[in-house]
Amino acid sequence: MSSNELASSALKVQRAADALGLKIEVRQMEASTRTAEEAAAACGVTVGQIVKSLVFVGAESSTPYLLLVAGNNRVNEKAMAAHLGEKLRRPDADAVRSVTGYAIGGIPPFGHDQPLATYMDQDLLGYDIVWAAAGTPRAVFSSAPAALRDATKAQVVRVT
Ligand code: 5CA
Repeated sequence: MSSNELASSALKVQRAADALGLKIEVRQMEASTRTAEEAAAACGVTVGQIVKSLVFVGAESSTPYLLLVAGNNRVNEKAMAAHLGEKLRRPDADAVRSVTGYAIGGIPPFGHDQPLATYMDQDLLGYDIVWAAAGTPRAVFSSAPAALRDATKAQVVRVT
């Protein structure tokens, strides 16, 4: 595959960005970007600048919640549960794929098969540029965090 020929899942993310008016360019890396650490190394940035797109499910409502989390942060599930008004559980990999339309390691922050209630880690807004997955474990894009927040209509929260 040539560098300007995107895998179908990466192309789906590029098209979703275009439709949202978010000016990004999906890039396919030579190295794996499957984990936040690998993505940071491949992109030449700190782990905190990598956006993890994590799916949680409300224990009572079964609502899927998408949390955009700085790569160096761990979600405090109790604090998020208090914020959302219900306990959270982590769906398994198959459920994540069916909710988002993408496999773990490539889940993008937008462009999912269904609209997802989205929350953004406030720490991401402390960076000029952040990098997120773009559909596959090698595809990424960079964005100003505020532009990503606006495109995803994310509510900014403290996740830690
Ligand atoms: N491409 C990288 C950087 S953007 C990426 O997607 N990172 S990630 O953190 O958003 O995606 C990996 C995350 O998926 C892990 O942090 C972990 O929380 C979650 N995960 C890994 N395996 C499973 C699994 N079997 N079931 C549910 N969640 C999982």
